Amino acid sequence: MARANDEAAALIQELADLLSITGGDGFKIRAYEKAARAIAGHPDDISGLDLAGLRTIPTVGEAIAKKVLDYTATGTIRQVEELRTQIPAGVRALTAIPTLGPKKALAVYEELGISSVDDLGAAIKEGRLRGVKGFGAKTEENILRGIELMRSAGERVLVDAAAGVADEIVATLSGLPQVERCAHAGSLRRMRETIGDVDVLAASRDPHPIMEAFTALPFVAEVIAGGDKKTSIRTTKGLQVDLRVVPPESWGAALQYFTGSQAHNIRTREIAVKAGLKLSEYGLFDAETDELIVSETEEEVYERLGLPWVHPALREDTGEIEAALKDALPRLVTVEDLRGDLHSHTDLTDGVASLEDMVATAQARGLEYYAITDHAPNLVMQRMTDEKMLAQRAQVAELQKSHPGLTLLHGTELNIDPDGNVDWDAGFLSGFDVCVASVHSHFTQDEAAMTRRLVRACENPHVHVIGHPTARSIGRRPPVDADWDEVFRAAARTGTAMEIDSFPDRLDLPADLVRRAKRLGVKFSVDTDAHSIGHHRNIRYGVGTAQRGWLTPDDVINTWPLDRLREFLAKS
Ligand code: DGT
Ligand code: CA
Ligand code: CA
Ligand code: ZN
Repeated sequence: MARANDEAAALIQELADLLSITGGDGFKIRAYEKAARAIAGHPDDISGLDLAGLRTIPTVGEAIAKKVLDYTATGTIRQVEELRTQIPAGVRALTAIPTLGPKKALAVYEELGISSVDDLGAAIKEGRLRGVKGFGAKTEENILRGIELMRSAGERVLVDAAAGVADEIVATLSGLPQVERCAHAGSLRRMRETIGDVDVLAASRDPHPIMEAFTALPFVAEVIAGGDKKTSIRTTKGLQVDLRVVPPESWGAALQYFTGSQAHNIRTREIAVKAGLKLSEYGLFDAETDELIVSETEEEVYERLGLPWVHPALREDTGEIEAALKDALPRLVTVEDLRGDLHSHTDLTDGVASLEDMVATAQARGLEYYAITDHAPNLVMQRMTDEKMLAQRAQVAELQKSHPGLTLLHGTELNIDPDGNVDWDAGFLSGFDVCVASVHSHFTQDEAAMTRRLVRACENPHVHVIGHPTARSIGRRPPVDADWDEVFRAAARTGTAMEIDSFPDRLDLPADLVRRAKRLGVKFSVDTDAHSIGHHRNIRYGVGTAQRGWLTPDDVINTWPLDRLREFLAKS
């Protein structure tokens, strides 16, 4: 995704946040929020667009287009800068708490003079918020949970933010004449859901110019440590990147070492010691002679250790070494294995791209089948009606005629209500090719009620896939409480798939639950839940999560040929 789009979108979103602190017009604030999403999701780089070009982006009118032009000309938006100076930094710090809205942040600042997250936590524990209008026990509990969530996310970033930076660095450095190989390693290569810092590795005999090119990259805000073996920088967004340059004959060993995890490395090092070898960040050595054993690839390293190559997504010391020793590693599912996508939205509901554009993007991905699953009516703000849904179905049928190689499925994303019921009656539901059903409300039900709710949804013959099953939002909303083993047993029994939603802040089901569900016989659907053209690229993160859950192509229903998928969808 173009960086300019993300930055402009972030500024417009900040404008909406700042305006809501100052009590701005609610209609305007929502318009800004919508436009921010549309700009982030726009397929073209907005820095090349003029006023008329910007106005072709859905939901972007004249006023917002002018603000974006302000950004492309100056790198910022004047109104945002002005508002920043009007609102105390303390209040802005408080709005970072995911469960504290801008209005409440302003209230605690004005009533109690609280201007930091620590102060607020202490004030709640001391009971000082009691009596402030709008702050009951439930609100206090929510705020404390929000502070907790924020702390546990720490300084880590979502995987897409790290991947964007890593891709750009690897692409630039790979173009240098001194660089023989270049790749990212660390938790990003293992596809962890959040990333502490980005690790990049290059193979070369001439590190100096590589380090110079690295520190000269446009987004470098600070050089933390510089040297010819290792240089660390911080980006303008605060993310640390470590670059190591190693000689080409050590590439395999170095890549293995810096991919980690540390727990996996401890196991491989033990195996090396038993084989009379020494494995370190400097390479693979003969323990007696200290002679470097050339290991230009990771495969060679694992082979010397008597192991098959282990996929990075498995390297957490959670059984992969034992499986490798028995040559029983799973053949993990890949992006290329996917034949379809069963969850996506258009601008009929909260997507920002048209049906035609979404279908064209699915075609460009090389998919064989593709489901449009706009929101169902019980999510009232989406204003879905039977008529709109049927009109879309007709549109899909029409579009099918010009897309012979891509089977279009007409579906919907249903809402699982607190009792486990979904939108529409059986008659209307049977008109869909595929139904995803998700929890979009009442997230705080207790474990027993939530378990019943999800089990009932699985038992519904019209529900094929449970969408983003834990409903978590990484760093913002905790997963719902449920007896997952019971939910998974119901899914396996009824032939209902669990989704792996590829959104970087969802990655839902999370990998550890994926693995548990697989053991209980559950099948999965790895979907984008795309709301824009750019979101289709998120599929790599969903597949990464599936890989961390040890899934093979057979576990994933949207790798199956259409005939087999249709049998599964019949739920008989
Ligand atoms: P992160 O950055 O917190 O998301 O996680 P990683 O896994 O990328 O950790 P990082 O950046 O500290 O180190 C990258 C890899 O280097 C790590 O996965 C394994 C290896 N490594 C770093 N320090 C050690 C160590 O003290 N012992 C061993 N065995 N390996 C280490
Ligand atoms: Ca790292
Ligand atoms: Ca690191
Ligand atoms: Zn949803």
